[in-house]
Amino acid sequence: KNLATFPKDFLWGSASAAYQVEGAYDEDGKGLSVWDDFVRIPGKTFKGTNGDVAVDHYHRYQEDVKLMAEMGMKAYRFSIAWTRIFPNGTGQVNEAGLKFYSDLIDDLLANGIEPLVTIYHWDLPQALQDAYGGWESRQIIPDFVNYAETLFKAYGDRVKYWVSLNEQNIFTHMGWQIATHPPGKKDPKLFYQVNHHANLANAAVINKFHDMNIAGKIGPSFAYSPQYAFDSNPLNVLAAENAEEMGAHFWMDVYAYGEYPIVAWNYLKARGLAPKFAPGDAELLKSAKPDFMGLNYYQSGTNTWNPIDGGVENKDSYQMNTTGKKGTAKASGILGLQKSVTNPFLETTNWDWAIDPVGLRIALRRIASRYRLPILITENGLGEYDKLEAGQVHDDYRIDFLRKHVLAIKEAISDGVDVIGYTTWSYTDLLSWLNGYQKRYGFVYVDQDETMTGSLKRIPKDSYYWYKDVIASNGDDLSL
Ligand code: GCO
Repeated sequence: KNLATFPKDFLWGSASAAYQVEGAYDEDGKGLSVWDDFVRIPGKTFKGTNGDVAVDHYHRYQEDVKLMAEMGMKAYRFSIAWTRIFPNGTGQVNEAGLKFYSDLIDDLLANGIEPLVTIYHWDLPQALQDAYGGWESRQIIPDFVNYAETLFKAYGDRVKYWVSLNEQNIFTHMGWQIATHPPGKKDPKLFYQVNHHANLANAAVINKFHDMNIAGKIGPSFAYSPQYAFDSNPLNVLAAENAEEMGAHFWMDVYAYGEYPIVAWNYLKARGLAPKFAPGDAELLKSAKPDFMGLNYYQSGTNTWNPIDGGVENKDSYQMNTTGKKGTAKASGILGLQKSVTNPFLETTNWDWAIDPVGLRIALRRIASRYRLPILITENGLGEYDKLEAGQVHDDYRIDFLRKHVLAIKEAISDGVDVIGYTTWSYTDLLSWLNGYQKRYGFVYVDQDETMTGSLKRIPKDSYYWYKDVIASNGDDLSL
C-alpha cells in the first residue's frame, strides 16, 4: 500500500522509569522519594507492593542492556531518580548516584543504543515534599532547574534526547485530584496551582537547556488520549471538545505556546480555580520552546454531554484494579459538562483501557497540526496478565496490539506527521505503581511478583523476537 517508510534514523526503542525498575531504594547514598514513603501507607498499592527491589535494574542493568543490544534496539528511554543525585532534593550532590547513570549511559552508547533521559518521572524527593510541599510551592522551580542543570552538565555531552516532565497531567491528577498518588490529596484549586508551578519549572528547565547550548533536544511527555464524541449529537460533540480543552489543550498549549487555552481559562476563572500568576510568569511560559512533543499513547476517550458541572461518576482507568474484572474502576469526575462513556466500537484491555490504534494516528495528526512540533512517542504498550509456560511467554495479544499501533504510526507519517521515534512501554516487566506485577508490559518477562521475592530472572517473550524483526526491517516487516 502507498505507505511512507520510517525515517532512516528512526528511534526504535523501549522505556522504563526509575522507581518501577531500579530497586536499591536506599543504596549508595540514595535519599527517599515520595514514592518510597507512599507505598508504605497500608492500602495504597496492590497487596502493599513497593519498589524497594522492583526488578533490580540497579544491579542488573548490564544484563538488561545486553538483551537490548541483542534485540537491535536503537534507543532506551529511562528516568533518573532525583534522590540518587540529590538525596535531599538540593544541596550536596551524591557522586555515586551520578556515576550509576553515567555508567548506564556509557554502556548503552557502547552498544549503539541512544539514551533518552527522563528528568522527572514522579519520584520527587520526600525532603522537598516535607520542606515546602514539593510542587505546591514555587520553590520547586529553582530546585528543579538546579537538579536538571546538574544532569545537563554531567551527561549533556552524551545524551541527545531529554524528557523534562513525564505525564504532568497524570501525576497531578492522581496526586491532587483523586488522591491515588502522593501526596494523596483531593484539592481542585491546589491542583491547578500545582500545575502552574510544574509548567513554570518545565519552561525554566527547557530554557536552561537551550541556554547551555547542548547539542540535543528537550520536550515534555504528555499522556494524550484523543477525545471523541459518542455520536453526532452536537451536545456530545461539545462534550468531547470540553474534554480535549480541559484534558489536553490545558497542558499542551502551555508547553507549545506558553498560554492557557481560552475556554479552559474562562471555565477555571468563573469557578475561582484559575492558578495565580506572579510577575514574570507569563513571560517565562512564553519564552520556552520545546524541541518536540513527547506522546504517551494508550487509549482514546469517548464522551457524552453532562449537564451537571463536575462531580459526576467518571470512568477512570488509572485506578487500581484488584479484581481483574473489567469495568470495575470508577472515580469521581474532574471535568464539568462532560461524561466519559464506553466506546461501543472498541475492545478494552483487562484494565478497561480502549484499544484504539486509529486513535494513535488521530492523536499524532492532532498534535502535529495544533502544535507544529516533531513528535517522539515516548510510551505505548499493552498491560496484561502474562503467563510463563514452560519457560516461555506467548504474548501474541501484545504483538497484535503493537503491530496495529506501528502501522498507525506509519500511516500518520504518510499523512505528513514528523514522528522521530517510538519507545514502547516497557522494556522489561516492571512494577506498576498501583497494580504490582499483575499488569505486565515488557518485551522481557521478569520473574517477580507481589511477594517481592522472585528470582528476577529475565526471559524474552515472543514479542521480543517480533520487535527485533520490526527494528531490523525499519518497520517494514510487521509479520509474526
Ligand atoms: C502502571 C502504569 C505506568 C505508566 C507509566 C507512565 O501500570 O503503573 O501504566 O506503568 O504507564 O509510568 O509514564
